[in-house]
Amino acid sequence: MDRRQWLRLVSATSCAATLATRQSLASPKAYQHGVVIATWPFGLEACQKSYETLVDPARKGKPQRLLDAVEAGIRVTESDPGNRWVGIGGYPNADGVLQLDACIMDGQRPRQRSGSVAGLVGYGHPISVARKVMEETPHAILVGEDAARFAKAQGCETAQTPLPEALQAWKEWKAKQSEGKEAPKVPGQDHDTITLLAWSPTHEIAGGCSTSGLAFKMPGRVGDSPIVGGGLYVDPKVGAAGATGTGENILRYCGSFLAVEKMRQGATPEQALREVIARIAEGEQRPPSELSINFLAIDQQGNFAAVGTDADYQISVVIDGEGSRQPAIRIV
Ligand code: SD4
Repeated sequence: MDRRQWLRLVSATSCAATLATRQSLASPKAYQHGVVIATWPFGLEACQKSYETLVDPARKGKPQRLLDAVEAGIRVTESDPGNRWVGIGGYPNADGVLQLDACIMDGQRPRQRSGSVAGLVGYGHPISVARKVMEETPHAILVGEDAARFAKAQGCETAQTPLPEALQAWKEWKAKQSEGKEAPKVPGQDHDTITLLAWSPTHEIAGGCSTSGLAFKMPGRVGDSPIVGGGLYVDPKVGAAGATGTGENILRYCGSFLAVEKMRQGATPEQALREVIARIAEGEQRPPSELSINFLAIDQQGNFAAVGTDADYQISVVIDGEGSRQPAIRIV
């Protein structure tokens, strides 16, 4: 199929998918208490915790409640020993070392703030270290050993990683590699970053993402998740977007930033994400189905959308306390 043909296919498939998904994804209405959305079905527990934190009476009126909500939600996923892509349970890199990436971004007025860590070793909650970077330093990103040194100085809790199951998978992968055989398929999906966006009826938004990146990645490799504008972007005046998937494909196009900029120009979250995926596919000269790029976005009114290229991409949603898992619009 040439490029023209698949671009035609993309728009035909997109239209059909839109009709199907418009019924299930949120349409504009007045949300009373808050909306929290996150990537993947496992994000539901994170969204629930995040929402509870957002509406916690003890935090009412406090400016940091959105950040608290994002951090608390993502920590739920990071704590799950069965999740091989986020936090303590993540697959290690090619050397058998678990290197974690995370970013948090605060869209509360009057200005944007962000904090990130990349290649963090020995800590299970990179989202909390990222928040410390944002709040306790004048910087945006800390990496590697120095990020760990900073985490230690901040009193962040350490973690013994990788966990035995993840290490065993790495050993099997390594053994096949040294025999020159094809690397075994990683069980389950290929990737599963959590990206979570929290919106309050005061039109404030905050977001975060956390990942172990690609399984058995090259040591030192950093994906889109800790890079502002790549795996996450929050603009207090417009909305927010985030991503999961093959970070390199997202990073090269500042995917989340691009989505927010499109919303700034008047696109709905769904239109913005469709356009971002089309732009990336065009730039890569490949059909979307080969890119593994999945997004979610929310605007200032709390309207949201999820659009991606992976068949199994879904998002988790909590609206005014009601949780659900919803299919994303698929672009192929
Ligand atoms: C990365 N985007 O490091 C992350 C991986 C991911 O779902 O999202 N997986 O490239």
